[in-house]
Formats: sequence, C-alpha cells, structure tokens
Amino acid sequence: MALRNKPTWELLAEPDLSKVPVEELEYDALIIGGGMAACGAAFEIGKWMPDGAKVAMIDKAAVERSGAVAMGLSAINTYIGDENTPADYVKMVRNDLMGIVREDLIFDTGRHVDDSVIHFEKWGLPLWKQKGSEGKKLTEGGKPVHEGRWQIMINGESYKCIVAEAAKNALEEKGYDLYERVFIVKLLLDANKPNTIAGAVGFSTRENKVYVFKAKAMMVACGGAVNIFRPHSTDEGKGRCWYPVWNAGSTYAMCAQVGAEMTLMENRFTPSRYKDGYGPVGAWFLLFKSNVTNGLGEEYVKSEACKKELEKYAPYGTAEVTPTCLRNHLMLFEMKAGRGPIQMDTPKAIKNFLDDAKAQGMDDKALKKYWKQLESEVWEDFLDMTCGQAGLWASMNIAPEERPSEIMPTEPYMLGSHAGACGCWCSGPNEDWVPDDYKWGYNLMTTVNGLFTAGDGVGASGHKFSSGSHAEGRIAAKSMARYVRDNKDFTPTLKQTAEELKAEIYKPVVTYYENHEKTTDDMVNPNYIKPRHLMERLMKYMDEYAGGWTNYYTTSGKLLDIAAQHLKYLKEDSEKMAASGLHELLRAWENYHRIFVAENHIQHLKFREESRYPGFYYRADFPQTDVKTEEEGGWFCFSNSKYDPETGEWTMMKKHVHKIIPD
Ligand code: SFD
Ligand code: AMP
Repeated sequence: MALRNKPTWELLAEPDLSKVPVEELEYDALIIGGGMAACGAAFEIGKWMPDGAKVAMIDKAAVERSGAVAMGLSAINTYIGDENTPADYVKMVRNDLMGIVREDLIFDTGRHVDDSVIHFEKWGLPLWKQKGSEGKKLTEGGKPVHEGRWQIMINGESYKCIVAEAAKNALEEKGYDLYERVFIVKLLLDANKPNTIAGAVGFSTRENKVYVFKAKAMMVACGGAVNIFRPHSTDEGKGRCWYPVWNAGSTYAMCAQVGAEMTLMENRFTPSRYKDGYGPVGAWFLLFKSNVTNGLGEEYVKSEACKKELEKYAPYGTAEVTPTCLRNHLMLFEMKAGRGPIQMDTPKAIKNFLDDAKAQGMDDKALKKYWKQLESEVWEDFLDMTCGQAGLWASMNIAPEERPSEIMPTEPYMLGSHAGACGCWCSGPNEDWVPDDYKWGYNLMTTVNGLFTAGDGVGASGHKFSSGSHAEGRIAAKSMARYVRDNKDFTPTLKQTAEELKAEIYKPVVTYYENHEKTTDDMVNPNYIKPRHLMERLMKYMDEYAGGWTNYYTTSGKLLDIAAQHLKYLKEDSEKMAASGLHELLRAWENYHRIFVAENHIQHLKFREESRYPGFYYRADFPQTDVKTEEEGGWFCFSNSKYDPETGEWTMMKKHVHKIIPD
C-alpha cells in the first residue's frame, strides 16, 4: 500500500524499504520540470533528436497546471512585435537590471520569442486584438493590444493548459515518455567522465516508488524558489505567496550541487503587489495608466525628494523607465519616512478613462456600456491569473472605482525569468559576436557537460517571462539534441547503486517511523523535525538576518554571518527531518533544496560589497552602487559561485560584463 498524505498506520510498526520498488530507466535526454521552459523543450526536441532516440519529461506535478503559469496569466510580458527589435529588448532588460546582464542570452531570446507567441495563438490562446484587426491572428496581420511596450493582453486563464497540451502532443507524436508527479531529488554525475551529467533520481508523490534515470543529457527547468523568506501572511494564509508555492529552488540547488557555476545569486526578486492578495500591478500601471500615491495622497514619484533618490542611481535611476527595484526603493523611501501606505489610485485611473470617453463625445448610454467593459477588464486581470486577489476585493467590499488599494513589496523570491536575474551561468550562442568567455560550445549548457537549463534556471538574463522561457526551452532543447548527437557513444555510469539512492531519498520516512511513537504530538518530537517547522525556521533566519521584509530588506556583513551560522545548525538538524507520508517527503526534499539555495544566496549577498539592487535588498555596510568594474577593483561585474561536489567547498569569483549592444 502506498504512503498516503496521512500516515498509513499499518506500515508504521516497521519501515520496510524493500516494499518500495525502484525503477531504473535509461534515456538519451531528459527534460526535468514541466513549466513554460520545459513545455517549450518538449515541443521542440523531437525535431532535432536522432531517430529512435529516447526522451522523457518529468514533472513533480501535472503539466496541465504546474509551475508559475498554473493559475493562468492575463498578459504575455515579452513580445517584440513590429515596433521593437531584439536590440531594443536588450537595452530594456539591461536598464531594468542595473546594467549587469548577459546581453548575448537576452538577444538570443529576443530574436526567438515571438515565434513562441505565434505558436500559443495557433494552439488556441486568445490574444486581445486592436480595433480594426479583430479576428485576425498575428500571422494574418492581427495587431495585439499592448499593456505596455513589451506586454500584450491575453484571455489567459487556460494559458498553461494550452501550452501543456502542445508539449504533450509533441512528446506523444515521437513516442517519448512523460512522468507526472515524480519529484526529482538530485542529479548524478558520471562515475568515469569528470564534470559530466549522467542521471537524476526522484520519487513518485502518489505511490511508493523510486525512479533512477540515466541520461546522456538533461535540461533542468524547475523554476525559481519561494518560501525561503518569511512571507507577509501568517498561519492560515501562509500558503498564499506571490510566487507559486511549489517551486522550491530545485533548479538552483540541483544544478549547483553537481558543480554548475551560478551567477547573481544575490539578486532576489521582490515584486510590488496588491497587499495580501498579491494581485499583479503591471496592467494597472501600464494598461489602466494608474498612479500610485503615498498615505498623504501625494503622487510621491513626482516629488523632488524621490527625484533626488533616483539620481543617486544614475544612469539607471534617471532612465526614461525606472527599473523595477528602484520603483520599490521609492515605495520603501516613503514608507520609512512614515508616509505609507502606498496605494494604487484605482478610482482616479477609472475616472480618467471615463472622462476621456466623455470628452470624445460618448453619450450616457455608450458610457455605461464602456464602463461595464472596463469593469470586467479590471476584474478579469485578477481572475485570469491571481483569482485570490479578486476574492479578497470581493470579501473586503472593495469596489476599485471607489476605493484605492494598498500595494507593497512582497517577501523576496529567487528567480531568473521575471524582473530578477539569479541562476546558472550558461553558455551563449556559438556565434562570432558572442565574447569567448560567454560561450563553450552548446547554447544554454551550464558549466557541467550535458546539463542544460532554461527559463528561471538561466542567470543574468531576466525579463523573459512566460513567452521568453518557452522560447529558451526550445533553444536549449535544440542545443541538447546536438550534444546528444555529438556524444552518441557516451554511456552514462552512476557512482551510487539504486538501493543507496533509495535509502537516501526515503530517509525522512524511516526517521519518522523510528521515532513517531516517542511523542504524544506528531508535530513535536525531540527526535525529529517536521518539514513545516524546519521551513518556518529557515524563513525566520532569512527574514531577520538576510534582508527580509521585516527589516525593509536590509542586511549587512555581520547579519549575514549570523544567518550563515544559523543555516549551519539548520542543515545539521535537517538530517532529522521526518516525513509521515509522501506529501511530507515532498516537503522535506523541497526544504533540502531551499536550504541549499539560501546558503548560496547568503554567500552572494556577502560577496558583493555594494547595494546593486536598491529596493530588492540593501547592504547597510555598503549602501552605494559601484560604477567601477572588477578590473578597477569595483563591483560592476557578475558575481559567480561554484560548489565543489567532492569537497563541499564554495568558490566565489567576479566575471566581466561585456556590453554588446551600444546605447
Ligand atoms: O503578473 C519540478 N510570469 C509572467 N509571465 C508573463 O508572460 N506574463 C505574466 O503576466 C506573468 N506574471 C507572473 C509570472 C510568474 C508568476 C509566478 C506570477 C505572475 C505569479 C512569469 C512566468 O510565469 C515565468 O517566467 C515562467 O513560468 C518561467 O518558466 P519556467 O519553466 O522557468 O518555470 P515554471 O513555469 O514555474 O515551471 C517550473 C516547473 O518545474 C516543476 N518542478 N519538477 C520535477 N522535480 C522537481 N524537483 C521540481 N520542482 C519544480 C514544476 O512543477 C513546474 O512544472 S506577472 O507577474 O507579470
Ligand atoms: P507585473 O504585473 O508587475 O508583473 O508587471 C507586468 C509587466 O509590466 C512586467 O513586464 C513589468 O516589468 C511591467 N511593469 C509593471 N509595472 C511597471 C511600471 N510602473 N513601469 C513600467 N513597467 C512596469
């Protein structure tokens, strides 16, 4: 009988691992994850793999509703279109991420992303169209409704289902395999060939079963990391965060653990969101042209004090579009001065729309109809992608045309595809315009042979969003297929036996069974710690010492040392994590990944002696943003780290930023 989400009392007397079967499988290529990037890879890979090749995709959840797009989205945030070029896109991302980006990777995404958007529409995703081109697809000259310069509006409640269906069809067409509800725990290096990937191991979240996969190559795209920092919500609301609670840092932890070089792991993303419901703000800022006010009702961004604040961070602060982190910085500046809360002035935005329509001669009847349409767009923005926010508005009796809503920066998340930039250090395209130190043969391959990534996994190239992540998955898949062809004679060999791997994966279950009778309360036991409590401890340390929201995102070298010390003990205690069922086993492994990512984050925060992303975090001991390059002894450079899988030691390094696209 399988371990269920509740303890299976019959099995408790004796934890018998012989009852847990191990399935050993061999593939040419694996796609680990089932989100936007993985779906892109699944769609693309069959076109490039050798005939008869074996490929599998593995998702911890059900692809149809997994990952960040699970709830749906109301906009595609990266679309180049006719009015922009990939070079313009690079400039936008460079500005938003304070100059330190991999322009080769961004340009590559920019020149491919629209093809993914065209496919989404072909597969059935409804894209809003401008008046006069309704009913026409993009390929037929249809003009999308822009939210902002790069974002286009969609009816996206079923976005992920549509993209997943195309991915599954592509896998099926080629006879490739799909494993859903299999959580990958760790990657495995080859026993003979140094620094080369050979496999991955995981477990089913529905039955007692362990999977050991061998593969010549793999793309790991398991999203970013949530619940490392304490969220704003408490207890019953704690399942509510902005970032999906099921992306637990697996990409970063698993890739780093086998020695993949990481970059900008200090760059967390702290989005500004509607308070408590985490509703998105982009549509309000860009489509509905709303302003934000402070608690005094002032449009603070126009104040002299705020202008001066931004000038400190020129040229980014004084750019035409203020970078995301600096928009947060201004909010925090106001809040710290006691001029909070920050509010989205929804009534004024709506009134402006209606006044404009009236000024253009709309009569009362038409105006009423227009308002109904506007009202439904306003609500749909949330219902399409953050339906909890619509629920919150309804339950708090908020009519947005009457009452403004509070917005504020959330808890920090680690990700590389939204307005954040942490992730693996990857090879760029193998083309002559790409600097030599940015490429090592296979596009989007990490520094471990045969290990690729995409989407949130790729560092220093944010702002790809759902469409860019899909496009990047496709690029990685094509590149991975070439790697498989070039290494067709390679036979992956694992260092560990299947039984050793099973014992390691199921250890939290054994710990539970061996100790559960030594307590009257299942959650509290001197011999073990449950995943829930361990996560709470992690979040507390990170929040208090590593720049969480309770400290206005401020940390220092001293505080980071304390955080590191706490993590050391937490890591020791994590050996005693106990899982009473498969659900808790999943939670336990998510925590192992989280702790590793947190450790990496702290090292990077400590290493970079400046505050590069004010509004995302501050080093109180180094409050400035440096303009000097690493050659001049400064911090205008990438900060990279590498974990040695043999010794467990980390090495930190600085890497040069090449400006490829001129201003
Ligand atoms: O409102 C394992 N994003 C938005 N993009 C847009 O284009 N428009 C929007 O409107 C967007 N908005 C938004 C966005 C993200 C989030 C979190 C919210 C709102 C609330 C960004 C995109 O969603 C994002 O860029 C992409 O989804 C990134 O793609 P990818 O593939 O890197 O990550 P994923 O889609 O989350 O998928 C992760 C997958 O990994 C699986 N997984 N599988 C096996 N083993 C493990 N150990 C695993 N761990 C995780 C997951 O199940 C999932 O399949 S807005 O902010 O602007
Ligand atoms: P969000 O809803 O905050 O995730 O934003 C959606 C998109 O709009 C992203 O591409 C953001 O970078 C962009 N965006 C959000 N707010 C602003 C703003 N005030 N100015 C410019 N771009 C914004």
